[in-house]
Amino acid sequence: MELNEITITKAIVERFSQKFLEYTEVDTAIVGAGPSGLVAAYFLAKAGKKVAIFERKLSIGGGMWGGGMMFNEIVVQEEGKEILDIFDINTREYKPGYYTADAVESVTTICSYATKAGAKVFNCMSVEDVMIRENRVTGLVITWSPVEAAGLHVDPLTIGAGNVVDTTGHANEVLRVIERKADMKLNTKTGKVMGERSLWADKAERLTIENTKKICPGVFVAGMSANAAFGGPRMGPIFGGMLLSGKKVAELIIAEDQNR
Ligand code: 48F
Repeated sequence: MELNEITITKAIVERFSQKFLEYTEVDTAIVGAGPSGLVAAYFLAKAGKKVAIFERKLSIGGGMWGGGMMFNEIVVQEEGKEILDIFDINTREYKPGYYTADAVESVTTICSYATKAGAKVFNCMSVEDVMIRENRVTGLVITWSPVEAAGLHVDPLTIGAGNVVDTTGHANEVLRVIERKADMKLNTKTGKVMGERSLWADKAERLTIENTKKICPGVFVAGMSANAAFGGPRMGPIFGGMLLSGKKVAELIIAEDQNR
């Protein structure tokens, strides 16, 4: 059979359009395909939720690809290792309580589990705004990242979501938009994003789990974004907190849906 370029083009456009149309309304929309977002997507999809992840970059993995300073190994503590075990990711004990894993194996495997469970990753798409109805975030406003990067004057599109999860890392991008554009108080001491503090691995890892919660109607926060929102410190290249936070946010959303 001779391959036909036009058929290839039609296959891509048609299949992508079907996929995108199907995911214009989702149970949970996750912003950011870093470790916390990918883990959350897996547990939500596994529980039968319709989940889309919007990721600005072409690549998934956020800050986990690069390990520490581009040495592509990650460190996890005992509880973090238990999450890597769920994904059957190889770990090696370094010293008691410290385990290492290959950063690329970790990212690709978690993403593989998440997508096979049904979560869809829309890469190269940036979330630039939210939709709010009756004092609740009900969706995301998205655009192609190259449009954003080039500063083109093109109107975005909107996705409907039962819940939104801000896993945008240090930048708190969804929360910052809410803060800037909506009369909505965040569930922090100041009612606003408090901003991350200097690096303190032990404290930050504990706080990441504690700070993983619902932050305003329709929006949950997880991963580094949770610590940055509540004024917690950064943790550097230890990733257990990110993985545990992703699992916790999925459990919170599943529990809330059950009680609705
Ligand atoms: O930063 P990131 O990896 O978030 P995380 O899951 O993990 C943090 C760690 O990597 C590390 C750390 C712990 O050791 O402190 O930094 O909390 O991934 C965030 C992802 O969100 C994307 C961004 O490109 C990255 O891949 N992102 C950020 N803002 C947007 C976005 C946006 N507005 N729209 C779409 N994607």
